[in-house]
Amino acid sequence: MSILTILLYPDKRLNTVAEPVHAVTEEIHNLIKDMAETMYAAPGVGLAATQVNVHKRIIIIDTSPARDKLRAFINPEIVEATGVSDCEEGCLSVPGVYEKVQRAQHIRVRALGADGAPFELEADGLESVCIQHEMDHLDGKVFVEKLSRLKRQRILTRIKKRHSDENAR
Ligand code: GNR
Ligand code: NI
Repeated sequence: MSILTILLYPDKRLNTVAEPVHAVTEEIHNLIKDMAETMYAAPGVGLAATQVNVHKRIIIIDTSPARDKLRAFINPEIVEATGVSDCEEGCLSVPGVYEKVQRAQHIRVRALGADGAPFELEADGLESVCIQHEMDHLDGKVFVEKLSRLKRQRILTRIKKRHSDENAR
Protein backbone atom coordinates (compact mmCIF):
# COMPACT_ATOMS: atom_id res chain seq x y z
CA MET A 1 0.00 0.00 0.00
CA SER A 2 1.15 3.54 -0.55
CA ILE A 3 0.11 7.11 0.03
CA LEU A 4 -0.30 8.84 -3.31
CA THR A 5 0.50 12.47 -4.14
CA ILE A 6 -2.59 14.70 -4.34
CA LEU A 7 -2.56 17.23 -7.18
CA LEU A 8 -3.04 20.82 -6.03
CA TYR A 9 -5.25 23.46 -7.67
CA PRO A 10 -4.58 25.15 -10.13
CA ASP A 11 -2.77 22.09 -11.57
CA LYS A 12 -4.19 21.64 -15.10
CA ARG A 13 -4.24 17.85 -14.68
CA LEU A 14 -7.21 18.37 -12.32
CA ASN A 15 -9.17 19.46 -15.42
CA THR A 16 -8.79 16.08 -17.14
CA VAL A 17 -12.06 14.23 -17.85
CA ALA A 18 -11.69 10.66 -16.51
CA GLU A 19 -12.33 7.56 -18.65
CA PRO A 20 -14.83 4.81 -17.74
CA VAL A 21 -13.45 1.63 -16.16
CA HIS A 22 -14.01 -1.38 -18.42
CA ALA A 23 -13.04 -4.16 -16.02
CA VAL A 24 -12.64 -4.18 -12.25
CA THR A 25 -9.22 -5.82 -12.15
CA GLU A 26 -6.64 -6.35 -9.44
CA GLU A 27 -4.95 -3.14 -10.64
CA ILE A 28 -8.20 -1.28 -9.86
CA HIS A 29 -8.38 -2.98 -6.42
CA ASN A 30 -4.83 -1.87 -5.67
CA LEU A 31 -5.63 1.67 -6.79
CA ILE A 32 -8.70 1.78 -4.52
CA LYS A 33 -6.57 0.57 -1.56
CA ASP A 34 -3.95 3.26 -2.20
CA MET A 35 -6.66 5.91 -2.63
CA ALA A 36 -8.20 4.84 0.72
CA GLU A 37 -4.84 5.03 2.48
CA THR A 38 -4.30 8.47 0.93
CA MET A 39 -7.78 9.72 1.91
CA TYR A 40 -7.54 8.49 5.53
CA ALA A 41 -4.03 9.91 5.94
CA ALA A 42 -4.99 13.33 4.54
CA PRO A 43 -7.56 13.17 6.30
CA GLY A 44 -10.53 13.63 3.97
CA VAL A 45 -14.07 12.29 3.60
CA GLY A 46 -13.71 11.55 -0.11
CA LEU A 47 -11.20 11.24 -2.93
CA ALA A 48 -11.47 11.02 -6.71
CA ALA A 49 -8.88 9.15 -8.80
CA THR A 50 -8.36 12.41 -10.73
CA GLN A 51 -6.79 13.94 -7.60
CA VAL A 52 -4.04 11.30 -7.61
CA ASN A 53 -3.49 11.80 -11.36
CA VAL A 54 -5.28 8.59 -12.41
CA HIS A 55 -7.92 9.55 -14.96
CA LYS A 56 -10.37 6.68 -14.41
CA ARG A 57 -13.96 7.05 -13.17
CA ILE A 58 -13.39 5.93 -9.57
CA ILE A 59 -14.28 7.74 -6.35
CA ILE A 60 -14.19 6.69 -2.72
CA ILE A 61 -15.96 8.19 0.26
CA ASP A 62 -16.14 7.63 3.99
CA THR A 63 -18.28 10.16 5.83
CA SER A 64 -18.70 7.95 8.93
CA PRO A 65 -17.47 9.40 12.24
CA ALA A 66 -15.60 6.17 13.04
CA ARG A 67 -13.90 6.20 9.58
CA ASP A 68 -14.82 2.56 9.03
CA LYS A 69 -17.36 2.74 6.19
CA LEU A 70 -15.31 2.98 3.03
CA ARG A 71 -17.33 2.92 -0.15
CA ALA A 72 -15.98 2.81 -3.70
CA PHE A 73 -17.99 3.97 -6.71
CA ILE A 74 -16.75 2.90 -10.13
CA ASN A 75 -18.35 4.63 -13.17
CA PRO A 76 -20.81 6.50 -10.90
CA GLU A 77 -23.95 8.07 -12.40
CA ILE A 78 -26.53 10.26 -10.72
CA VAL A 79 -29.90 8.79 -11.66
CA GLU A 80 -32.04 11.16 -9.60
CA ALA A 81 -31.37 14.51 -7.95
CA THR A 82 -33.88 16.56 -5.95
CA GLY A 83 -33.85 19.68 -3.83
CA VAL A 84 -31.14 22.25 -3.30
CA SER A 85 -28.56 22.48 -0.56
CA ASP A 86 -25.68 24.84 -0.03
CA CYS A 87 -23.03 23.42 2.12
CA GLU A 88 -19.56 24.73 2.93
CA GLU A 89 -17.07 22.60 1.01
CA GLY A 90 -13.37 22.02 1.21
CA CYS A 91 -11.07 20.03 -1.05
CA LEU A 92 -7.79 18.19 -0.49
CA SER A 93 -6.62 19.73 -3.79
CA VAL A 94 -7.35 23.27 -2.49
CA PRO A 95 -6.09 23.13 1.11
CA GLY A 96 -7.32 25.80 3.51
CA VAL A 97 -10.15 27.06 1.28
CA TYR A 98 -13.78 26.60 2.37
CA GLU A 99 -16.70 28.04 0.40
CA LYS A 100 -20.41 27.40 0.04
CA VAL A 101 -21.41 25.55 -3.13
CA GLN A 102 -24.91 24.88 -4.39
CA ARG A 103 -25.72 21.18 -4.92
CA ALA A 104 -28.70 18.85 -5.11
CA GLN A 105 -29.95 17.94 -1.65
CA HIS A 106 -30.91 14.33 -2.31
CA ILE A 107 -29.38 12.06 -4.92
CA ARG A 108 -29.68 8.51 -6.13
CA VAL A 109 -26.39 7.16 -7.51
CA ARG A 110 -25.73 4.07 -9.56
CA ALA A 111 -22.22 2.63 -9.74
CA LEU A 112 -20.16 -0.53 -9.62
CA GLY A 113 -18.70 -1.45 -6.25
CA ALA A 114 -15.12 -2.58 -5.67
CA ASP A 115 -16.42 -6.14 -6.25
CA GLY A 116 -17.53 -5.15 -9.77
CA ALA A 117 -21.23 -5.55 -8.92
CA PRO A 118 -23.70 -2.75 -9.71
CA PHE A 119 -25.48 -1.05 -6.81
CA GLU A 120 -27.66 1.97 -6.16
CA LEU A 121 -27.55 4.23 -3.16
CA GLU A 122 -29.60 7.17 -1.94
CA ALA A 123 -27.72 9.91 -0.19
CA ASP A 124 -28.49 13.12 1.70
CA GLY A 125 -26.44 15.59 3.69
CA LEU A 126 -22.64 15.39 3.71
CA GLU A 127 -22.63 12.05 1.87
CA SER A 128 -24.68 13.53 -1.00
CA VAL A 129 -22.50 16.67 -1.19
CA CYS A 130 -19.35 14.58 -1.10
CA ILE A 131 -20.46 12.23 -3.90
CA GLN A 132 -21.36 15.24 -6.09
CA HIS A 133 -18.02 16.91 -5.27
CA GLU A 134 -16.09 13.73 -6.20
CA MET A 135 -18.08 13.21 -9.40
CA ASP A 136 -17.21 16.78 -10.45
CA HIS A 137 -13.51 15.86 -10.08
CA LEU A 138 -14.05 13.00 -12.58
CA ASP A 139 -15.39 15.58 -15.04
CA GLY A 140 -12.31 17.75 -14.48
CA LYS A 141 -14.02 20.28 -12.22
CA VAL A 142 -12.68 21.57 -8.91
CA PHE A 143 -15.28 23.12 -6.54
CA VAL A 144 -13.68 26.59 -6.67
CA GLU A 145 -14.40 26.62 -10.43
CA LYS A 146 -18.13 26.71 -9.58
CA LEU A 147 -17.72 29.99 -7.65
CA SER A 148 -17.94 33.51 -9.09
CA ARG A 149 -14.90 34.87 -10.99
CA LEU A 150 -14.27 37.31 -8.17
CA LYS A 151 -14.18 34.61 -5.47
CA ARG A 152 -12.00 32.37 -7.67
CA GLN A 153 -9.59 35.24 -8.34
CA ARG A 154 -9.30 35.95 -4.62
CA ILE A 155 -8.59 32.27 -3.92
CA LEU A 156 -5.91 32.17 -6.66
CA THR A 157 -4.29 35.30 -5.23
CA ARG A 158 -4.28 33.74 -1.76
CA ILE A 159 -2.72 30.50 -3.11
CA LYS A 160 0.00 32.41 -5.01
CA LYS A 161 0.80 34.50 -1.92
CA ARG A 162 1.02 31.33 0.18
CA HIS A 163 3.46 29.78 -2.36
CA SER A 164 5.67 32.86 -2.38
CA ASP A 165 5.65 32.97 1.46
CA GLU A 166 6.69 29.31 1.50
CA ASN A 167 9.51 30.02 -0.94
CA ALA A 168 10.72 32.98 1.11
CA ARG A 169 11.07 30.88 4.28
O1 GNR B 1 -12.38 15.99 2.77
C1 GNR B 1 -13.23 16.61 2.11
N1 GNR B 1 -14.23 17.26 2.77
C2 GNR B 1 -15.33 17.80 2.15
C3 GNR B 1 -16.13 18.65 2.89
C4 GNR B 1 -17.26 19.21 2.32
C5 GNR B 1 -17.59 18.92 1.03
C6 GNR B 1 -16.79 18.09 0.26
C7 GNR B 1 -15.67 17.52 0.82
S1 GNR B 1 -14.68 16.45 -0.12
C8 GNR B 1 -13.11 16.66 0.65
C9 GNR B 1 -12.10 15.69 0.09
C10 GNR B 1 -11.87 15.98 -1.38
O2 GNR B 1 -11.24 16.91 -1.79
N2 GNR B 1 -12.44 15.20 -2.23
O3 GNR B 1 -12.33 15.45 -3.54
NI1 NI C 1 -12.01 17.56 -3.78
